[in-house]
Amino acid sequence: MIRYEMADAVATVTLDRPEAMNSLTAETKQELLAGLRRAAADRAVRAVLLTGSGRAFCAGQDLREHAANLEAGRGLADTVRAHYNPIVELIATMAKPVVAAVNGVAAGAGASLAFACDLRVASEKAKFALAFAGIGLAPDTGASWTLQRLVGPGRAAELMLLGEALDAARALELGLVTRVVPPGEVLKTAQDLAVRLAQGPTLAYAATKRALAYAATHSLPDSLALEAELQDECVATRDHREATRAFLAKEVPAFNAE
Ligand code: T3D
Repeated sequence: MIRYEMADAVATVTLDRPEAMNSLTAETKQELLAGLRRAAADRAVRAVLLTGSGRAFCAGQDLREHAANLEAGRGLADTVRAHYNPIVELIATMAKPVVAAVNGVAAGAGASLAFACDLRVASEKAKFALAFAGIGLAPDTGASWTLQRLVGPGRAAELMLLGEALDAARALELGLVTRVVPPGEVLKTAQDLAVRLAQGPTLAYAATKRALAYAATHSLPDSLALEAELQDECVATRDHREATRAFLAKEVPAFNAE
């Protein structure tokens, strides 16, 4: 269901059910969570790339499995708490950057997964569909938290209530994606970006993710206090000392996540 590959300090996690548009069964979600946990825990991994195989990024919950659960009286079968929530929390909080290569349609929880990543590179053919309301559900997999931070509360409400698909050009206009590239270039562009991040100041990136997430829900004085704490941590790193030395020596710094 999931492919896990490692090269150049980047772990690439690929949703691999192209015949079902990489929609998410319980088993797929368990494997995805395990892959992400592996990437988060491995110190040799300094950036993560999330993508899909075939023509879709991810069509969200596998609705065939969901229909079977409804039929059997199992409802959601606890998948929101057991799978979606820990997946999104891990993407958002892992101490390294996560890049989504959105190779095709991202619908429902598939769109939410892309929104939870730190950066999104989209194919010109990609589409984002907040498909939840279309099947009588509310947003999950963190979309209520991430989408309004990316596009503002007004746009988020519009996208979620109307459920109309956004093409890649509109997603770029709204600031929902970082870059839009031709379909044949999406993986390479996202890989290059992930490799660039993997060669960067991993500890400072981790602190940046913490600062952004914290400041989104805290006051200015509290956010300033955390910035001071995180800067104390960053200034004590070898990476910071080396980068400062390299700047003054007009050299390119080498960051080693230490
Ligand atoms: O347990 C819970 O449900 C709670 C959690 C919910 C989180 C969610 O993600 S809710 C939202 C679930 N996803 C959707 O509602 C999206 C459903 N899919 C679509 O709207 C469209 O398929 C797409 C916009 C993704 C793509 O459209 P298009 O025209 O490119 O392709 P298509 O012809 O609709 O689909 C191609 C095949 O993929 C088709 O199968 P077939 O007829 O060739 O055998 C279709 O049934 C299948 N497929 C697409 N999405 C799903 C799916 N199969 C299972 N689950 C899907 N989500």
